[in-house]
Amino acid sequence: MDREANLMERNEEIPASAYSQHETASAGFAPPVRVVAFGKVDEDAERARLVQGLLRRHATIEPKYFYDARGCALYERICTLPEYYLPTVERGIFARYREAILRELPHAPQWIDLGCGDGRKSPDWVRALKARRYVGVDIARGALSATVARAIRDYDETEALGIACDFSRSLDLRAVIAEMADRPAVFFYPGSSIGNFPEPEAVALLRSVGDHLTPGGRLFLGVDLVKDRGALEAAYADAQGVTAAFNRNVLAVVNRVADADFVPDRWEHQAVFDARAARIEMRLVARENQRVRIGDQRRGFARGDSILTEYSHKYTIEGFGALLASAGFHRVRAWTDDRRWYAVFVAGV
Ligand code: AVJ
Repeated sequence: MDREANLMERNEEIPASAYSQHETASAGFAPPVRVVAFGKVDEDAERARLVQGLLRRHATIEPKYFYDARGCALYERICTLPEYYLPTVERGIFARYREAILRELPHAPQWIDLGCGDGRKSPDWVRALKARRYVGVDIARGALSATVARAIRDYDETEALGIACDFSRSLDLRAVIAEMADRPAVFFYPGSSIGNFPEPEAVALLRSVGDHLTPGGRLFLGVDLVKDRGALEAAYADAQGVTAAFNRNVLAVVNRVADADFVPDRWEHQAVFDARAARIEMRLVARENQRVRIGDQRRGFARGDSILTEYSHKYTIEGFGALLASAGFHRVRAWTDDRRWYAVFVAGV
């Protein structure tokens, strides 16, 4: 496993069989589910990056640390909140333009569900396109085998595979896709998750998706659009405080990963729209002066100091189209809702 994972990291030509079965789970009478860990995660290096971010004058925590089991559950609750319009508006666009979108996607593709979470956005598309396989990709390994097991149950005739990897670092699924070289891939990246990345990283991720596409292959993603500040800030600071709990929960994750002693209650949730940078900036603001131990180091935070936990970039349709173009996508179609709050793109290289 390790040797193979290292090969993956170096991007060498490898046979399609060069990643190994890592874990199997059975869903009733369905065939076993393959869940593989992919692209060796250097845990020490990731931890060192996290600590470095925490010790910086303007402390930062990368958003990927939100998603432990509790964080995933809180995010699912966020997606049901009235203020958090993104999933509702996205679903509305999917429903309204379903046929037009389907016409832009290849028949019987390999369906790559990037950041699949619980995988619930995929079934309708997978069935309508008669996808030959479902590939769930997520950093949250825990949820992955359940998602993939469900996928096998939900989509008959479709092979299902789960890949645990941190694609914010690098994405290389070429060996997986080559297993079905005759079937083009659709990379499905809904929910405006692309918004978490600053522009250079977003372009790099989009470009690397493009590098995976064979003729007919497509990127299919959802993007939240710039709108009035009130609606945006409410979406990230809901009345019930679910987003605040989600934000604070990252400190519990950090305590485990970096052996730190943050007290979540000493931090206040903040979500501000920076119109110039066109992004929501989520922070945790110290409610009081405090000292925090991080491994064998210590740092002080004064009341009002903050930790940046997330950017959520908002785009215009034209702006995101330009981003896609700079990432090498040329055939681009977009759909939006009447208020132009959200857009869905299908793009090919
Ligand atoms: C999962 C990145 C799309 O930015 O809207 C939700 C995460 N943060 N509420 C977003 C999130 C706070 C979400 N994404």
